[in-house]
Amino acid sequence: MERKVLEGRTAVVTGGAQGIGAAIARDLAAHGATVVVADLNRSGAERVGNELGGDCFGLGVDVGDEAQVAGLCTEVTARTGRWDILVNNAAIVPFTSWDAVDFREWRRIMRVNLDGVFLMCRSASDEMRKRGYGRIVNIASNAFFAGTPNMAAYIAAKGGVVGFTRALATELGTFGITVNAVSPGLTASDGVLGGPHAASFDFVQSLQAIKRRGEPEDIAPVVTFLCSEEARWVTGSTFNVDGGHVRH
Ligand code: NAD
Ligand code: 4PL
Repeated sequence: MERKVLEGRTAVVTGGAQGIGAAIARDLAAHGATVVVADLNRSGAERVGNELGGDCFGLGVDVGDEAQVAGLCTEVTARTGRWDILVNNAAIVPFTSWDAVDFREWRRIMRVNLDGVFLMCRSASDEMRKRGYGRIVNIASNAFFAGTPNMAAYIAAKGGVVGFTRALATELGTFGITVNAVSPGLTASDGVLGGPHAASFDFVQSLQAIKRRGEPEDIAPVVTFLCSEEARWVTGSTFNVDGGHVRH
C-alpha cells in the first residue's frame, strides 16, 4: 500500500521502542497515521516517536499495569483527540527449558503477554466504540502452531491471544471494530538478535518455503493492511507471516 490510507487516524503500538514493534510504528506512520509508541522503555519509545515526525510521540507504559494503561488512554485521547488503531506487540520472548519455569516466571510471562493484551483492548475498545470504528491487531507467534521448544509459557499466552482475538471479534463486530492477529515466525528483531533465539535461524530457514531470515519489515505491511479501512471484512482471523515455515 503506497497511499496515506491511515491519514487522520491515531494508532498505538505497544513494545514499539525496538524490533518488530518499531517497524510497525514506522510503517503505520508512513501510511499517514499519528502513531503513539508505547513501551516499558520510555526513552526508546520517545526516540522512535520523535523520529516518526508529525504529531507522533512516545511514552512509557507497562502494559501489565492497569493504572498505567488507563493513564496511557487518557494521554492518547487528550493529545490526539481519538484512538482508532491498536497494535498489541509488546511481549517477553523467553527461551527457557520447560522444567526451569517456576510459577513466578509463568505469571511474569502471562502478565505481559496475555494480561497486557486484555488491558489494552479493554481501554482502546471503549474509545473506539464511542466513534463506531476501530482496528485491533494482536501479535501472536507461529510458535503457537509449531509448539516450538523452550517457550511453553509463551506459547500458552499466545494461544490465549489467538483465542481472545476470535472472541473479541464477535463482541466488537457490531461497533465497526475488527480484531485480528498476525503470527510472525522467527524474525531478526533487536530482542532475538541479542539473545539465544539467534542460534535457530539456520534450522528455521531450512523449514521455510522462502530461504532467508525474516525481518521486522516483512511483518509490518501485513499489520498495516489489517489496520486499513480496506480490511473491513476481515475479523477474528490469524495470519501467519513466516516465509512459509508453518503452513497454516
Ligand atoms: P523485542 O524483544 O525486540 O521487543 C519487545 C519490546 O516490548 C521491547 O521494546 C520491550 O521493552 C517491550 N516490552 C516488554 N515488556 C513490556 C511491557 N510490560 N510493557 C510495554 N512494553 C514492553 O521483541 P520482538 O522480537 O520485536 O517481538 C515483538 C512481538 O513479536 C512480540 O509480541 C513477540 O512475541 C512477537 N514475535 C516475535 C518473533 C521473533 O522471532 N522476533 C516471532 C514471533 C512473534
Ligand atoms: C519459530 O515467537 O515463533 C523463535 C522466538 N522461533 O519468539 C517466537 C520461532 C521464536 C518463533 C519464535
